[in-house]
Amino acid sequence: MKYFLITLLAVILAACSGGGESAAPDISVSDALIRTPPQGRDITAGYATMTNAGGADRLIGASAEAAYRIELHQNSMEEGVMRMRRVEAVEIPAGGEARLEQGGYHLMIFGLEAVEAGDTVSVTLDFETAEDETVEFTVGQP
Ligand SMILES: [Cu+2]
Repeated sequence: MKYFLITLLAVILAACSGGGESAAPDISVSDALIRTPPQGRDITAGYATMTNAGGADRLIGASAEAAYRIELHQNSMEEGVMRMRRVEAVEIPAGGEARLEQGGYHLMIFGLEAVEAGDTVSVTLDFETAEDETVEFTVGQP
């Protein structure tokens, strides 16, 4: 019980630091790119940089009319082997940035309609706090 109270106090203190109310996130997305799918495949990855001029937020999902489903994934090296797993969210720090990039977090796009290099695909990014943002992703090689 004592440990619980200390934890609760720490959470309250963390929530109150920085002047009481946390600032609204202010996220802009750049370098939005969908890797050209291999011939005959409809699964590929999406990358982007999310720059946040406001308070902390999280990317919690993505969707596109041109794709059946989009998941958030993370690559990591484990004992020399590149592994990929699904994650619930990507943290976007206050006043910082989060990258969806090769070898790190990325969008995993399933059932993408036929596209070729140079096409654009509208993808809606779903943030926990900020408004959803629809971004034009260019198809190409990272
Ligand atoms: Cu993936």
